[in-house]
Amino acid sequence: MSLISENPVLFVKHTCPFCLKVRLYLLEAGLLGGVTLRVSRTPEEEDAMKAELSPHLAKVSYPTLRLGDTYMTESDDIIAHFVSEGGPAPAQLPTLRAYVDGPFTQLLALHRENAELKRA
Ligand SMILES: N[C@@H](CCC(=O)N[C@@H](CS)C(=O)NCC(=O)O)C(=O)O
Repeated sequence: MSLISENPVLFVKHTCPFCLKVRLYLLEAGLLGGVTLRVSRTPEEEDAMKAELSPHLAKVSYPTLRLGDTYMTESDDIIAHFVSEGGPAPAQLPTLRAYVDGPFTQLLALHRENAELKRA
């Protein structure tokens, strides 16, 4: 695997469900130790992280993975990157699957419902 040589850095917001999905993947896959995790926990830390990422992204979004000079922002693309580097498929990881099929799916449904209510 080239994970270490690329020195991947994962930028996350600690309340972000998409970020938790990637963190769970890395943890359950045993890959977390090869990734530098940058977590923002306060509005001040979020502002600082956004200022750091803004010059590199058309729109700052979390999670973001930095690989050298390359930045990746879709959680599924980030997981697919680690799979392409030899990591396990998400379907093989029961805790990740339980999160994605349960709380994550429910959160997305609530988020969509909330957005529709706001539009109405
Ligand atoms: N499709 C994206 C969605 C990511 C997303 O919506 N992230 C939210 C945080 S949960 C975000 O970055 N919002 C903008 C912000 O917090 O500044 C993914 O799967 O990574």
